[in-house]
Amino acid sequence: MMILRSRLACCSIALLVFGPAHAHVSLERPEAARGKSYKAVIKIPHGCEGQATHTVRVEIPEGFIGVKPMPKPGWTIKTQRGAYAQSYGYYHGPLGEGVKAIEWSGGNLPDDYYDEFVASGFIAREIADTALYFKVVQLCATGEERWVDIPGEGVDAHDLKAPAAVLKIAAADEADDHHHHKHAEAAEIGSAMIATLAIEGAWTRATPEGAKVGAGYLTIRNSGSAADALIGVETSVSASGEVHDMSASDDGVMRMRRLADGLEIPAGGSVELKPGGTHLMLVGLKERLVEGQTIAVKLTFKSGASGEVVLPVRGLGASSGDDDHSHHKH
Ligand SMILES: [Cu+2]
Repeated sequence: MMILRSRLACCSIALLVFGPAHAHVSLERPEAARGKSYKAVIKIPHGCEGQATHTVRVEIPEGFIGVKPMPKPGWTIKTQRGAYAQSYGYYHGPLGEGVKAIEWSGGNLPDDYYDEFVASGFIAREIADTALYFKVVQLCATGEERWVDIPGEGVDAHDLKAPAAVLKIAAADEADDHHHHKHAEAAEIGSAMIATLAIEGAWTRATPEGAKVGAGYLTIRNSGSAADALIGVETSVSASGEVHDMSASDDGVMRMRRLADGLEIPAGGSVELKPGGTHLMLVGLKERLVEGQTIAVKLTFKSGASGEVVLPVRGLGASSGDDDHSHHKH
């Protein structure tokens, strides 16, 4: 009996002293570089005084731009958009507005569990700050937790009672700067004109070591008076290229299938290939696709028109939605 009591005393003291310091809302990756994409994984460590969390609100800090939340089963997403304090350089030109706050609601995260809430975006090259603060509010049945404290004049980060999640900003390295300038000057990257077909916003994603497939995304506009179809995809980095579509199979799982007859581009219309939807599939990758590089893709159409478009390789975490090719059945 005596032993049990002293053990309990020991442990509750330990919890009091060390518990709260590890129980703050935090980011899985607490550092990011300017001019790079960043996936913010916000970790919610506990509920409100023992109660389950049903809503998580995250304020997006100025300088984290082009933000998209990742959907979460069982939770409803609402975003609040607005103007940024300034216009920032982004992939295809200046970006002056975007998502400023995200709310995941209608969920149930018991106090005994932790969970992660994810948003991907881009760390603006222009920001001067050395840290960005993500203010997070958790709502429970009757209580709430507000992680909104930010160190300021004379207030040390360690003295904050409920600190906002902090992201330290490192400078982008020189190689990236070089790439960025080249990218900005070379207007032809990501776009091309093939007969009456305008290719816009083309890009591909970096691949993990050993990946056998890569995906390409772009928009095709047909300014001609006849429908055409994309039937051929060729690159020097893959054994072959295909056009794939995504659809739900009988068991409700999204699967991709090859469009054997090609992808029709209606006369005067356009088709968007994007993550989670129709895409170019580079099958049998001969080399790893590395962020910052470019790959040339030759597109061939039913009309006989063909031409090349240069795809910039974006980071592994680029874009959003159900775009992870590792779970596709190939
Ligand atoms: Cu595919």
